[in-house]
Amino acid sequence: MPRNKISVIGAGNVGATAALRIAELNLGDIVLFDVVEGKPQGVALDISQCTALAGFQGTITGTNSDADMAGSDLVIITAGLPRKPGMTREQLLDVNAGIVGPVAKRVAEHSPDAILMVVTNPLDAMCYAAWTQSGLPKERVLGMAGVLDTSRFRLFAGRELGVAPEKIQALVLGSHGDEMVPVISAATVDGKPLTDMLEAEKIQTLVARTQNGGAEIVGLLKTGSAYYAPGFSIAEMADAILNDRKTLLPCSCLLQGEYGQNDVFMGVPAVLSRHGVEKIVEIMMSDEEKAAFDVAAEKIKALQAGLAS
Ligand code: TXD
Repeated sequence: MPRNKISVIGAGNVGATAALRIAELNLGDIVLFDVVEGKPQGVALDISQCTALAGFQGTITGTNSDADMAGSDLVIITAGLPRKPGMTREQLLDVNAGIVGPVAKRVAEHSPDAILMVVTNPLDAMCYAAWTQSGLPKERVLGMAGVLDTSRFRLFAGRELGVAPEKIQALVLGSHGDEMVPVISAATVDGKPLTDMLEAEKIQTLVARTQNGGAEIVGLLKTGSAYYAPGFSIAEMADAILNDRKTLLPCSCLLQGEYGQNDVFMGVPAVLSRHGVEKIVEIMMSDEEKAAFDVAAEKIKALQAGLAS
């Protein structure tokens, strides 16, 4: 079988970290693209020089040319500006839409059969921009955020309980913004309800820290946003897609009737396969969680409408 071709657009912190992790998982040949001359070539060469140490099977190439990405199986868009301290993700809307829209349009031209994973913020609105501009079917456009937000929640909950984060099962849905919805009613610790293990007040602290998880790191770094956990989260989704694992992961997907929402990209549990979004799964939420989910939907719809105007 021919090896997968994976293009990562944007060779910045997130793109480079994702490429390294994808190489470690031996998911295929990687093409790293950026508009800055020398940057993707330098990052690709640096990562390639791990090969003797890490046993990478695929190649890693850096480029400033779209032609080198032609025929990709998976394209990951990380191109765009990250937040600075004090900024919301939504403040990146105009500048990043101006990058993601045209990039996505070109993806449909050079890689018409690709699955397109969007990472740039504000995430859910950028998925919408990529979907409309690329014209790709909705099953093949999805966004990475929920895997990261869920991983953050699992870490904080695990630390609070003194158990390994892998033992915490949870889903963070809704938007990749302040309105994200950790579905506490469905969260478990080794199969037992989280609500039986921690008092409500403590859980609220974990929820707030998760919602603020990105900003906490931006505040510490001061020059940009998180990239190690985002890079791993991208690779987790790439693995599910390229290896046709049919894993259930929280991803930003276009809703058309699911969860009572229409024409909005938001975080929902999705089965990922070689076809992209194989299926959106509708899970039970408490009334309060569903109300928070609907608030997130309205906020994203307003951003999407801002894109069109
Ligand atoms: O959970 C999530 N979805 C996220 C999203 C988690 C972390 C970061 N998230 C967002 O990813 C963040 O808010 C940004 O919007 C993107 C990329 O973050 P990163 O930290 O990687 O930013 P960098 O280091 O500034 O890298 C961006 C690169 C940089 O090399 C630019 O030259 C390049 O994008 N860039 C482009 N590449 C290709 N094509 C175009 N047009 C282009 N414009 C800029």
